[in-house]
Amino acid sequence: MKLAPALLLLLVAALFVAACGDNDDGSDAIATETPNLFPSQPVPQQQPDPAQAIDATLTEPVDGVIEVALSDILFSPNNLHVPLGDTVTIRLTNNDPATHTIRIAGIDGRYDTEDDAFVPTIDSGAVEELTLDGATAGTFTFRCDLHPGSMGGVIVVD
Ligand SMILES: [Cu+2]
Repeated sequence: MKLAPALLLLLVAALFVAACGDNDDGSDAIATETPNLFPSQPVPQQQPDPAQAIDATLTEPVDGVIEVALSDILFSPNNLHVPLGDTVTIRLTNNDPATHTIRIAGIDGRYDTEDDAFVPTIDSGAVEELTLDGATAGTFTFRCDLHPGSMGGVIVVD
């Protein structure tokens, strides 16, 4: 019987946390240093159509890394596989004279929202990395913010 008050407190604390996590506007989202494609929102929403034709075959990570070239205003490859539960780094090499970016729409299926994973600047000749946590199954669309009409692709998590 001595445990009963402590258990009650734990229950109250759990309910409080659940209520806070229910916030639809996402204002209580936890910021992390590494961009995280998959915050706590569990159901991926409909994604934007990718601007670029998608490769016929999925590209698998090798030792946790997928190499992607940015060449001729295209992502190559652009059909990328993140095994569910794995952490995968997308390594982006910009072979173009132009600057590029990468932005993944995230679970909400919208660009320019707080659940996006992105690299804001990939200079000509630069190599940048974006590390993704494949916590939620789904197909997620990405684009280049500077060439949104021509550069795009998908990340398939399963
Ligand atoms: Cu671009």
